[in-house]
Amino acid sequence: MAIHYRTCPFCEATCGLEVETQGRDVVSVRGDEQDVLSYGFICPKAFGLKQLHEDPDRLTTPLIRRDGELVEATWDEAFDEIDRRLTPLLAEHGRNAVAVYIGNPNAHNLSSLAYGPVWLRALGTQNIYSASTVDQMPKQVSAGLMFGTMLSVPVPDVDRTDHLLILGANPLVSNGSLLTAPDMRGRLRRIRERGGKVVVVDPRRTRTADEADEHHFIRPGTDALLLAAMACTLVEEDLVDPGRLLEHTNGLEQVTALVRDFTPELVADSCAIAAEEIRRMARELAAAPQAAVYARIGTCTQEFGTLASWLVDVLNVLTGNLDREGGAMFPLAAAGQRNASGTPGSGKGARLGRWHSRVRGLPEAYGELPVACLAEEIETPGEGQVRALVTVAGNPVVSTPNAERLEGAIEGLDFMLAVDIYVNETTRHADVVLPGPEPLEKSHYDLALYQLAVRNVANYSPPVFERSGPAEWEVFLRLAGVLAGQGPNADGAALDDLVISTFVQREVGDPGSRVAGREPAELLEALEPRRGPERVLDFMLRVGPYGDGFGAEPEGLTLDVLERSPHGVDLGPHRERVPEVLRTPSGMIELAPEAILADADRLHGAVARELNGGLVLIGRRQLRSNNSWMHNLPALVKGKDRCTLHVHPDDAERLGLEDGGRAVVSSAAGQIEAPVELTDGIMPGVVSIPHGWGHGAPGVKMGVASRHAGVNSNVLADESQVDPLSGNAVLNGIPVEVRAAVAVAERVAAPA
Ligand SMILES: Nc1nc2c(c(=O)[nH]1)N[C@H]1C(S)=C(S)[C@@H](COP(=O)(O)OP(=O)(O)OC[C@H]3O[C@@H](n4cnc5c(=O)[nH]c(N)nc54)[C@H](O)[C@@H]3O)O[C@H]1N2
Ligand SMILES: Nc1nc2c(c(=O)[nH]1)N[C@H]1C(S)=C(S)[C@@H](COP(=O)(O)OP(=O)(O)OC[C@H]3O[C@@H](n4cnc5c(=O)[nH]c(N)nc54)[C@H](O)[C@@H]3O)O[C@H]1N2
Ligand code: SF4
Ligand SMILES: [Mo]
Repeated sequence: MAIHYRTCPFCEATCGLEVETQGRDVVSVRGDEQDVLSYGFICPKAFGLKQLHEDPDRLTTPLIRRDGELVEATWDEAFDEIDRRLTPLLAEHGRNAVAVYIGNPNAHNLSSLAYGPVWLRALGTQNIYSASTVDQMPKQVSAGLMFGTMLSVPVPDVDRTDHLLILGANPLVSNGSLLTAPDMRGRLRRIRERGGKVVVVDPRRTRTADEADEHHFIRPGTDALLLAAMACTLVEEDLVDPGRLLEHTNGLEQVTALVRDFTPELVADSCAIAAEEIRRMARELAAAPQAAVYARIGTCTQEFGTLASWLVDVLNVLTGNLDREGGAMFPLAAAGQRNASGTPGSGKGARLGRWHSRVRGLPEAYGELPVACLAEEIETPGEGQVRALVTVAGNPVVSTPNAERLEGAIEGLDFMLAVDIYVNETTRHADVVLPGPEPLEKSHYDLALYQLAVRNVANYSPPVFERSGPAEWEVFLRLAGVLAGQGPNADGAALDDLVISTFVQREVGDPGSRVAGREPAELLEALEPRRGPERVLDFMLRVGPYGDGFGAEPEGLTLDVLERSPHGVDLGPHRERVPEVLRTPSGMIELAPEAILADADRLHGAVARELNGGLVLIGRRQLRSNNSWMHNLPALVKGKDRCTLHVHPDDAERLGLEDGGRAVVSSAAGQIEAPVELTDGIMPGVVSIPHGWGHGAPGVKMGVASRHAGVNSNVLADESQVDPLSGNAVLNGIPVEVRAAVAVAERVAAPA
């Protein structure tokens, strides 16, 4: 028997787990009560760690397509095949002929975060796509424009606030996003216990709404109007008070001038929230001693994603709550944070629009293009056409808009490589599949998510089990070798040395760094004998804000310290970081970025738009689910069918739908059929289907998931609809028609 403490890799909450093992068996998974952030909290998905370990469908060897079938192969055979197929394709058609799709689990993966950029640089394509453009890209664009880096995302100081306004997020189910904060139920309850208030704005009465003092239904896609009207109220009623932020903020006048037009009376009908309620919400936000506005998926994956994301922080600034204890604050992570490196207080600013997608001309953001463009880039002939695809831990056929079109496009590719743990809806089309190790076979450190944590912490987990195959970082380096033209057997150790040398060189050459001007060889020596992601992490920790600075601060953080701290290290609550945190060229908070102001015209158009009374579709997340990929774990799919269409009883009556019956849902993009579940927890005029389902396709090797297939809601999402500033797909507020399905028996009986 052995006990291992490790961070759960399944969502952004980063809970501490206590995993009991016997040999190579997982005996139990519990919450780690001593974890510095989660104190024993876990959700039902944590147990998935055991079932994932035991899952016979999880891939352990590479697969190569031979005569149409994916068959098992050795690593050498797989890399030979990749080299044989990709190298000539790159030579003939150029770098952009290969597209990449990076899926969500990469954000939780130290190997990917440290070594992903290495093979992407070796590939050198502009066709990089990821789950970010069906997710948080609007927030990254607004944060980048306002504060200077894509992860300069203010996080609500939930543990100290008196007033929390939540829009389009359901952290009691999702366990938080762009907000690393395990046990949100406990944290929300404590706000109320200390006399504070929680307000939720959501077209559904969610579990989070049930824990709140107040819930408002809102018409999907109208959050920017609501937030603008709240800002308008602050201006009209002389409640604007940015406090100490004033001297660090540009553009206050432009913003106040802009929001004046969006009176609560103007937007009330569009939002379906009464003007007087909007005014009260604004007044209460302004009156609270410390308040924060927080918004997530519902406000990002919609037509005004960037405007809504921006207005959230506009409200935080106008009420003086940005960078204030109990307001919305900037975390200071131990490693890898862009807004904590370089010169404090200014920088290059957000890098956006440096190139555009070939077919639709949508702008790049932080080096990637909108995934809503991927299908057309594959289908459209001409110079720069995408002919090959590499997916890493992603399932775009289920997760991205107009799933059927993308799947058809993928079928037409010359070559596809997938790095994944399953043969699923996407990877079944691959020519080569390389298995990733299971979570328990790899180390873990949340480089990305600690940059969004409610409290500054650092926690490292070593692997529990010895690896049965190569580590992911070794796979990425071997791939980099192929892409750099070094063939399938490049010297991985030498490449790894090059990676760390590059990190060290860059850091010692940065005048703002703690190790500026130091001798690279000395730092490299101090990192011995570590290799791979551990060496990179140790380096990042040591040059980071709490680090030992390679001797400068002997008590400071190193990977050694984290290895001696299995429950993590607490680095304290957030502290004020403006102006040091800013990386805008001006060194100011840019409250009125030009690109965003220019988009406000579109918002005026939205007010004027006729409300046609039609139905719109939104999604919803489910506790025992993780996007598209945990449905093969029996504990997470047991019980009744969860992939249902939520319909309000009033709509159901009008449409002739019955609870438990079936409905046909159609949109501009496609049509699906789903079981109906009546609930008054959804606002009239809105229906909801969870995403991530639709598993029954031939060739998918996920036995359990195929028996709980559900339907793919992204068949209905229209890839032509994006938030123009970020290119993010519109996945909420999709116009749909709903009618009762004709039962199979009736269909058969009816004359043709
Ligand atoms: N159990 C579980 N946890 C997860 C995931 C999962 O699949 N399952 N996925 C993870 C991932 S990748 C992410 S990004 C996070 C997301 O985390 P959250 O954003 O908290 O996730 P959702 O539950 O999708 O919450 C979105 C809410 O927005 C509402 N909504 C839809 N349209 C609108 C709108 O126009 N306006 C407003 N105001 N609300 C709207 C929906 O009803 C829903 O309640 O969750 C993560 N955690
Ligand atoms: N309609 C609608 N669509 C949505 C959303 C929505 O709210 N509504 N949400 C969007 C959001 S927020 C997100 S993040 C995306 C997610 O979009 P994706 O990232 O494309 O989808 P996931 O379901 O997270 O797929 C993860 C893939 O990684 C594999 N995998 C899991 N763990 C590992 C590992 O350790 N190593 C390797 N190599 N592979 C692994 C799984 O088998 C699976 O194929 O979906 C988006 N799509
Ligand atoms: S809330 Fe997230 S991190 Fe915590 S146990 Fe559940 S899946 Fe894991
Ligand atoms: Mo996500």
